Amino acid sequence: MTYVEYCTLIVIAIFISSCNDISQVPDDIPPNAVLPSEAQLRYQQKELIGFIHFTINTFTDKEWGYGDEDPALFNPSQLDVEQWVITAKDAGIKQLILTAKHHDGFCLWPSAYTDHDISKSPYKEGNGDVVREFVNACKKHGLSVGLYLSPWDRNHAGYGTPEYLGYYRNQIRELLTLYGEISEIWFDGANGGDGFYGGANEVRKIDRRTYYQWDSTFALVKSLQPEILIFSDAGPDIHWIGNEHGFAGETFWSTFNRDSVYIGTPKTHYLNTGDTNGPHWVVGECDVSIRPGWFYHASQDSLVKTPSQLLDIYYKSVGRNATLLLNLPPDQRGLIHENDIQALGEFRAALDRTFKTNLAAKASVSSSDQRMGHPKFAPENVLDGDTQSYWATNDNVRSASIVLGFPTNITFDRISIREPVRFGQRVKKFQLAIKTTNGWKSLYEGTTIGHKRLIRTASTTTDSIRLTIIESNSTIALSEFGVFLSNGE
Ligand code: FUL
Repeated sequence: MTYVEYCTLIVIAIFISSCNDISQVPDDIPPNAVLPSEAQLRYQQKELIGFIHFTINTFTDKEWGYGDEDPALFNPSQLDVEQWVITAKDAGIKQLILTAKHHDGFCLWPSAYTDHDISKSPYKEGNGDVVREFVNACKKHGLSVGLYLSPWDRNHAGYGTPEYLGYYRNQIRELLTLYGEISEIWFDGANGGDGFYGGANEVRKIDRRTYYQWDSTFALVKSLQPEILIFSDAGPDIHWIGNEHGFAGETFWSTFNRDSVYIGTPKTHYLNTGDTNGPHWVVGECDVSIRPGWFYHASQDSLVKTPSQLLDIYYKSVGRNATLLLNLPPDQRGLIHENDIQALGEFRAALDRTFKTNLAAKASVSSSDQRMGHPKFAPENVLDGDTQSYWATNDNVRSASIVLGFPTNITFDRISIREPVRFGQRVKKFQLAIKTTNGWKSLYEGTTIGHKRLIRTASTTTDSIRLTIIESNSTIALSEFGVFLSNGE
């Protein structure tokens, strides 16, 4: 051996030993350029959120009040906000959002800026405050609180002029200073049109892009509650999914370009898929009602979504890297109707049955690549039930496989995969395959994964399942690869 060969060997030996030195914990994978905030991460982990549409419309049997309704119509006979909260909590809902004011302008709290509010209703002889009751009940049962404050107000005489903008902002101030911590504020996109407008009874059009001066309205919101997340078509923190069926796109990126949309934007496809090249992180939220309408109508008591329809929605929202915002509208008693409770309970029970036992816990796991050969990035990390730990590949590896091997055949029909999205969203294309006597057979091909991807397959029996990441925008990282049996639920 020459001296040069000898030195080369020594250098290689030192390099290999440093790679295998597991006593030194390596850094995490390099993060992508576009990342979620801590508050967005916490929000996405909630997965299931409830909407409460309840106001004067509940008593007029309408979806959109005109704005001329007498506040005296608001008179629930058995209002029990805790019943809403307990119903939601039992279904696994982690946050509720209440329509503090819908398009008709009636306020569920006694606002200092209008008489068109609960103080003029017979409820608690004019001393009621449903926002307060709602906030208290949510806090008591450990749910976080969201509020919907409709920008469009068909009651207010000044709607369409700068005067209304001042009024609207005063109401934001009231809601965000008088009721403690609010986790989400919901700005919907329905805007402008005919209405009462203080008796004018006319059509008023506004410029959706400029009228509300959204940038300064958002800044006001954040100055009052720095941790709050703002929902709208354009984010900035959470965006509408582009339909009211509760479905995110099969491909769904949490990356997004806020500047390419505005509140009331017609770009529903963009909202439904997100943007692989988007420079901002904005979580997708899928809103849908458990009934055909957003508000309660007795005529829809037989039209409550079935548990299997709700499950389908869950797989197409939470299972596609978004959150599900499920509306549960209280009736004229002020209670969530028995039919809704039953459907919701069966939906929850089916989910619990399916996801109770992760069959992958029995598997051994191997991968085609492991970052630095270090246990911090071992493929076993996808099985430990801890979403903080993860399997990762070396920096330049953008395609890799991970295989679950079972001691005996298993039967499954649901797969759950997660990326550790605190480092960004990476996977662009993947394939699931099972081992058969004739070798590997493709079972499913997909695109994005993100926070959580749930895949429904036919009932399948095998002793090996392979997940291949075919394309990724950065180092591959996965925090979960779960396998479940739903028995078709
Ligand atoms: C829309 C509204 O027009 C509907 O009434 C409902 O509140 C839905 C959630 O948002 O913009």
